[in-house]
Amino acid sequence: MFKKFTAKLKAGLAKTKKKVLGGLKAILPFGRDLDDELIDEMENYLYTADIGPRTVQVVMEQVRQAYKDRTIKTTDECFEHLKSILKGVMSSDKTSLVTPQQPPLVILVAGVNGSGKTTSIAKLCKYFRDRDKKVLLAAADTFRAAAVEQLTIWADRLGADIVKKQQGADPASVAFDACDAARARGVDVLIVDTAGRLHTQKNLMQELEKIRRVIGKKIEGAPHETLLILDANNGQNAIAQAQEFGKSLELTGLFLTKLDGTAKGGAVIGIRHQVDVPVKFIGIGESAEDIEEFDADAFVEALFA
Ligand SMILES: Nc1nc2c(ncn2[C@@H]2O[C@H](COP(=O)(O)OP(=O)(O)OP(=O)(O)O)[C@@H](O)[C@H]2O)c(=O)[nH]1
Ligand SMILES: [Mg+2]
Repeated sequence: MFKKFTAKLKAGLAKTKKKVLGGLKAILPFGRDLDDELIDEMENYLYTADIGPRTVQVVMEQVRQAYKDRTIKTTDECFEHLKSILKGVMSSDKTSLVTPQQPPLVILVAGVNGSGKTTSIAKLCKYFRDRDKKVLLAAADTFRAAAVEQLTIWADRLGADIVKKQQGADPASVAFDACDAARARGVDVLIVDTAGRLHTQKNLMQELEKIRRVIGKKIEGAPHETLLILDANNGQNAIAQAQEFGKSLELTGLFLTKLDGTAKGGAVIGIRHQVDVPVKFIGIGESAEDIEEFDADAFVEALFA
């Protein structure tokens, strides 16, 4: 039995499904005998589906082997087999969030500009509020004028506390105060928002390391989670972002956003296969409830449903 996907996930993946499954079905119509030519066409198509050449090669090696072994003989069998291959290349046993020995669970959020950090924090906040957790948000994006205001609106709406300072304040000092407040108020989860940055901006990457260090000094073992927020529209570039951020920060998870708006969701397969950090959540809309815990089996089933 496979892990069941939600209707929301299926709807969120509609554009990607049209691209990946729609295209494959045109090449491999049901009820046909498989042959080398069809398999070549299948491979060529997968190269256009944002999965990434390295991952496509690995997948196609397995498809060809199964055809050679006569494990798959028809297009129908090929689809079923492809599903299990994809589940295999995407599998990870570390997709759930860490539970600290004692609260608060501290989550540091990072990513490039506009990748969806603040919105994803709102989603995580809702996720924990729905589980009756007390949440504190830290507005450590002190760079952009509207950033604090944006996070404050979410905090009010979702029933969370917020720690903030004036624009231009040292983001590490916001994190510092937030750790104190989290302890004093006995919150379950502290989530730290940060300004967008590129991995090539050395001083900004150092700033992020400083935030991380300060949190670690204040709360033992924290941040327990360092999540990189990646926009799925970036396709293959998201892989490079994960690898580069991973050099400065010890990432514990990826949060892939905007899957609902893109046909490039096939990138999730390549990211999961090529980046040694698990995808923990995906974002499939702009509202706080548009969040799903990532599950490779459910993802593949929703894509092929
Ligand atoms: N469709 C869709 N839009 C999203 C999703 N996540 C975020 N967005 C939108 O992406 C835009 C940027 O989101 P933010 O959360 O402000 O991104 P950010 O990374 O905090 O941006 P900066 O702080 O400026 O670096 C907003 O318009 C969000 O509504 C998603 O899963 N789906
Ligand atoms: Mg933001």
